This record gives sequence, C-alpha cells and structure tokens, in this order.
Amino acid sequence: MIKGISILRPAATANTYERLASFFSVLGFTPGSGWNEDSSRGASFLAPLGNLEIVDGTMPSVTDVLIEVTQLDAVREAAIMWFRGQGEETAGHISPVAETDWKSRIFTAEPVSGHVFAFWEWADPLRGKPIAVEGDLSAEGMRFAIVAARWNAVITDRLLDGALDALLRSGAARRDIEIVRVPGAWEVAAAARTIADRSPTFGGPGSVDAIITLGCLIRGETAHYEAIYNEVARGIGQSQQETGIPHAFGVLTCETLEQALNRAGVKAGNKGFEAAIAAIEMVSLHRKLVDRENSEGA
Ligand code: RBF
Repeated sequence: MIKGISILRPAATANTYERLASFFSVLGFTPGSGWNEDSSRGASFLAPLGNLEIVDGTMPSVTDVLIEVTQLDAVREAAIMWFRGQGEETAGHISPVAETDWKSRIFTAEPVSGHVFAFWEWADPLRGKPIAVEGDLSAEGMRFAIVAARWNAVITDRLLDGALDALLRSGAARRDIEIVRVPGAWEVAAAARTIADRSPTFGGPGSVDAIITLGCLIRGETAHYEAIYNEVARGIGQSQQETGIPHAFGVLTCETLEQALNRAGVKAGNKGFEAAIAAIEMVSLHRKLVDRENSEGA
C-alpha cells in the first residue's frame, strides 16, 4: 500500500543545510524526525498530503517543489520575516504573489541561491474539500458548567484556568459559566449527570449547553487505576449519551506527575483549554444539526 512521497533535496554545504532547515522551520510544517548519522543528516518537514505529478508540456511553475498552503499571504509574511531575521533583504528572493492560469495564487521563495520553492493556494478555499457541517468556535450566548476534581489540585486548577481562558476568550460571559468542584475524578460523572439532568431545555433554570469535565488520575499513585479510569470515562460518556448534553472530556490519565504537568499547560498544551474548545464546537454543531433538522422538517 502506498503511504507517502518524499522529496529529497541535497544541500551542497552545511550552510545551505542550516539555512534551508531554518527557513522551513518557520513556515508551519510539522517537523519530522529527520536523522543525523556519520554519512549524512536530514531535516524533515511533513505535509498532510503529497502527490506525484507527471507533466507533459509547460511546467506550471518555475520550480519542481510546489507547496500547497492555506493563507498564502500569511505564509509569505512568515517567509519575509525569516529573511529579516537573517538581516537580509527579500528583494529577488521572494516574488510578489501572482495569479496562475489554474485558478490559484502563487509566490516563490529562494532562501538559498539555486533553491527555489513555490507556495500556492487555490482561489476557492473550499475547492477539493468535502463540505462538512462543523461547529464554530464562538461561545457567545452559550452556558457552561465546568466540573473539576480537587484531587491533584495542582493539575486540575491549571486545567480549570485553561478551560476558563478558552471560554472567556471565545466570547462566553463569566455569569454563564458555573464552576463545580468535586472531591476526585470518581465523583466527576455523578455531578455532571446532575447538571445535565436539569438541562433538558435550553434556558431553563440552571440549564447549561455543555459540561466540561476535568480531573487527573496518576497511575503511579492510584490503586486500581484502570478500574477507576474506566468507570470515570464510562460515567461521563453515559451522561452525555443519555442526556444529549455535550460533555467535553478533560480527565487526564497520566503515568507521572511530570506528564500531568505537561498536559496541564507546561509542555503539551493545556487539556482543560482543549476540552473547553471542544465543548464550544459541540454546542455550535448541535445547534446547526438541530436547525438543519427543523428547517428540513418544515
Ligand atoms: N482522585 C483523582 O482525581 N485522582 C487520583 O489520582 C486519585 N487517586 C486515588 C487513589 C486512591 C487509592 C483512592 C482511594 C482515591 C483516589 N482518588 C483520586 C479519589 C477518588 O477519585 C475519589 O474522590 C475518592 O475515592 C472518594 O470517592
């Protein structure tokens, strides 16, 4: 089965290698693992899609590496900033954006003399993409409950801060966010269910549009860790399925305290923030799907 395509770009000197690696690292690629061995080293940059195109006739670009992007102008700006960061002018190294004859816009960059790369974007950003119903990320007018365990508070307080940050920055009003603290992860599902049960109709007293569940179980310190974790996850899932109120899952299950800290904002993002964003998206999606059903039924 075919899995991917790699373009190998030999760098003639160490300086060329460093410059190309540095240039590509600022453009938003996912870094690959690369390699560093006696005979060679490689810096790798991953893209979600790749394809091999055989061309008969005029090549569509001055270079053979065409990188498809979204937000072409932002990518060009990042490329310009890279040149400035090197203390260099961009004149002659970054072309203006031009229209192509294939309904797209393109520019080229030459971070090292002789190494030209083209960046392009479809004029119609939805081209080639299936049209999907998706939730938006505006929390304006939405009501939330956050159920956070007190156990491992050094972690769950950070998750709570992250969740609040996400909700408030996305437009939720502070008065529309209810914070409920429970002793430990074990109690999260029961409290979430009580809140969900009083929320069957939007706008009713104490009702919420979504519940964000936060907790932290650390394997090394928790006897019967798997049994507790499974029950916590099952309870939260069951509450979501039986009430129809979205429940975002922000209960960390970690090997060590260090791993938990990383997931609570130190190195690997803040899972409380991410759970809150998922809650907003699900409320929005829920509304769109219900609206669609109502308008189709009308
Ligand atoms: N609660 C958590 O939120 N995270 C934990 O890592 C955790 N570890 C526990 C370990 C033991 C041995 C026990 C007895 C409880 C633990 N709890 C933990 C608390 C649990 O979620 C619950 O609050 C209490 O068991 C009271 O029902």
